[in-house]
Amino acid sequence: MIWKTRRTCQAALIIAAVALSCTASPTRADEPPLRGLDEVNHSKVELQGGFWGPRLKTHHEVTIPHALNCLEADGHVTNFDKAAGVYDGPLRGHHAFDSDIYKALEGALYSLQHFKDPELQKRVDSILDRIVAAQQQDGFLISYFIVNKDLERWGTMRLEHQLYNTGHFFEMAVEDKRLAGRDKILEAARRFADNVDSVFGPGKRYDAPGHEEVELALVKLYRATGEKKYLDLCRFFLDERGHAHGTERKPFTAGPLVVPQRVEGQTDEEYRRARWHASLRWRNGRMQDHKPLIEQDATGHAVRAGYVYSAMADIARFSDAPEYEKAVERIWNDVVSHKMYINGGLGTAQFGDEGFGDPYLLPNRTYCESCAAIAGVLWQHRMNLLKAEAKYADVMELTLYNGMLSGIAISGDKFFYQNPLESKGSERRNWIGLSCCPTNLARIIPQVGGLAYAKDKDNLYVNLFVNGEATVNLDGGKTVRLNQETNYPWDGKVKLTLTPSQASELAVCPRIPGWALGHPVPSDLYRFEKRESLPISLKVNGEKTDGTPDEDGYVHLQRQWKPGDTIELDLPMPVHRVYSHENIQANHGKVSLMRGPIVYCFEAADNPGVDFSKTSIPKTADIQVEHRAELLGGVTVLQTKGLDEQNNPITLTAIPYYAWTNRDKGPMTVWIDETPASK
Ligand code: FUB
Ligand code: ZN
Repeated sequence: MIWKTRRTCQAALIIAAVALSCTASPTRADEPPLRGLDEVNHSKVELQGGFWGPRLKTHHEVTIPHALNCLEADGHVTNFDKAAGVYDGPLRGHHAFDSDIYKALEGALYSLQHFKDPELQKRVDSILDRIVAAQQQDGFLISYFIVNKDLERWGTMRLEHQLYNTGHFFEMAVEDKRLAGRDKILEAARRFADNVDSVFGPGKRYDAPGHEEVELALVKLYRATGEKKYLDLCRFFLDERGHAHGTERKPFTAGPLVVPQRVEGQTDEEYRRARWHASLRWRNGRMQDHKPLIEQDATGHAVRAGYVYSAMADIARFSDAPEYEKAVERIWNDVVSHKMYINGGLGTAQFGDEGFGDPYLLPNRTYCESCAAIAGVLWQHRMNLLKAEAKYADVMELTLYNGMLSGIAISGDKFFYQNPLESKGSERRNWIGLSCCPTNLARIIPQVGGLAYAKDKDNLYVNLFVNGEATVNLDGGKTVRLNQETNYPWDGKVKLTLTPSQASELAVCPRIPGWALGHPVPSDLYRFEKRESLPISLKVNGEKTDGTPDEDGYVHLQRQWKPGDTIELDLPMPVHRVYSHENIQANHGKVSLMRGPIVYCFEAADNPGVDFSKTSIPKTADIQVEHRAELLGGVTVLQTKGLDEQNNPITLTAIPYYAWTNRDKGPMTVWIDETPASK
C-alpha cells in the first residue's frame, strides 16, 4: 500500500535531537546534523550518460588537466616550493592564489572518485606533498604570507583573503580524506585550523575575514574530525561580523571611496596597499560586516554572501542557533523576491563590487559572477538540508542549469567570469591570473551528484533528476541502491528503480519542481503566463498514484520497498513565457522563455543579422520545440516567428542560456520585447 505522510512532530524531533546531542560522542566523523536533512555524499552517486555523464567526462579529460596546467604555469605550486625554501624563483600572483590550486585539487579528487586515472592521482599527490612541505611548525600555511616575511600574517584581514585561502584548504583536505582515504592532508588542515583557533576567538583576537568561506569549511572540518572547537570557531566568525569586540577592529560605518595620491618614493606594492587601506571604510558595507549577520538583508559582494549564508544555514543545522535560521530565511526571501536574475544569477554591477544591488534593480547587462552562482548553489543546497523544503532545491536547480553552467564552455576549457543576460558579444577566456571562477567550476561540476539526494531517518528525498546510480546508507546499516533513468532536462520522464539491501519501510520523496506547478521561482519576482500546471503523472510499480506534493514540495511515497520496485514520474514540459515583476524596469514589456528548468536565450549564431533590441515576439506566436542531438552537445531548441523593426516576420531560434558563446561571438539576449496581442 502507498500513502503519503506529512512531516509531523518535527519540533518534537528537534528537541529530542538537541537533547541527544548533549550526550553524543564529540568525535564521530561526519557528525550528523541536529536538525534538517543529511546529504547523500557525491562519492555515493555515479552520474552516467544523460545530461551530466558527458560533462563529467569532459571535466575529467579536459577541465582538470587544463586547470592544473594553467595553475602550475602561473606559479601556484612553485609558490609553495618557495615557502618551503626549495625554490629560488619569484613568488607569483595574488594573496588569494593558494585558494585556486586548492579548488582545482578538490575538483580533481572528486573526479578521481569516478575515473580511474593513476597519472592524475600521481600528479595530485605530488602537488599535495609540495603544499604540505611548506607548512610552518605552528601549522600556518599561506604561501604569500610565509614568503613575504615582512607582512603581518593576519594583517588586513578584510582585504587579504587569508581565511579564504584557509577555508579552501580545509575543504580540499576533507575531500582528500573522504575520497583518497589518507590522513596526511587532513592532519595538516587540523594543524592549520588549530593555528587559526589559537589566534582568533573569545578572549583572543576578535576579527572576521573580509572574504568569507572559512566558516562553511570549518563546519566540514568539524564533521570530518568531530572536533567541536571548529564548529565553535565558525560560530565565532559569524558572530563577530558587524561587531567590534576587540581592539583590532576598525569602525564599521561605510564611508566614501577616497583614492589616495601616490606619495613620492612609494613602491608599486606600497601604493597598492595604501589604496586597499583607503577602500576599507567604503567596503565595510559591502562585505556583510556593516552590522550583525542576524540583522542583515542581502547586501554586498555576492560570492562572499553565498558562502556566509551557507555557513549560517550550516550553523543552524549543526548547533542550536535559531537566530541564524531565522536570519538566513529572511535573507533568502530578500534574494529570491528582489535580487535574483531569472537564470539564478546573483550580483549586479550597480556598486562596482560584484555584489547585490538595490531591490528589483536587475539590469540585464550585469555582473552575475560564476562564483556567485556556485556559492548560490551551495547555499540553496544547505537551505534545502536545513528546512527540508523543495523550494530551495528549485532555486538550486535553476542556478545549476542556467547561471552556473553558462560559466563553463561545452568544451570544458573556456570560462566566463560574468554571466549577463544580455550582451553585444562576449568572449570566453581560457584562463585568468586570479582564477576564482574556472577553479570553482572545476570543483562544482563533479559535485552535482552530491546535490541530487538528501535523507533523514524516515525519508529519502530526490532533489535532482539525474541519470545514474546512487547508494544511500540508511539507519541500522541498511542501504538502498537507486537507479535513475532520465533524459532530464530535455524531457520530464524519470524512472527510479530501488534495490534496498533488505525490505525497508521508508518514504521516497520525489521533488515536484515549482516550474511543473506553474512557478518559475518561489516568489513573485518572475511568473509564467499560464499559472495552471498540466497534470503530473506518478506511478509506483506501474500503478498510478497522486502526484500532488505536500506543503514541503515533495510527494512522500511511503511503503515497504523491495528490490525492483519502481517509481515513474512524468513532468509535462510545455514552453513557458516568463514575465518579471513590474518593479524590474529593465524587463518592462519583455518576455523570456523557459522549458522545464532551462532558461532560453537568443544569440546571433542562430539568428544572424537580427537586432534583438528591435525585435519582438507576438504574444500569440506559437513556439516549436525541437531536440538537436548534434548541436552544442545536444540541446532542445525553441523556434518561433518574431517581428523585426518593420514588422516583417522573421524566424527566431532560442537555445539554452547556458550554451551561449560556444560558437562565434555575437549579441545575445534572454529577455525580448513582446508584441501585445492587439498589435
Ligand atoms: O577575491 C577572490 C574572488 O575573486 C572573489 O570571490 C571574486 O569575486 C573575485 O573577485
Ligand atoms: Zn569567481
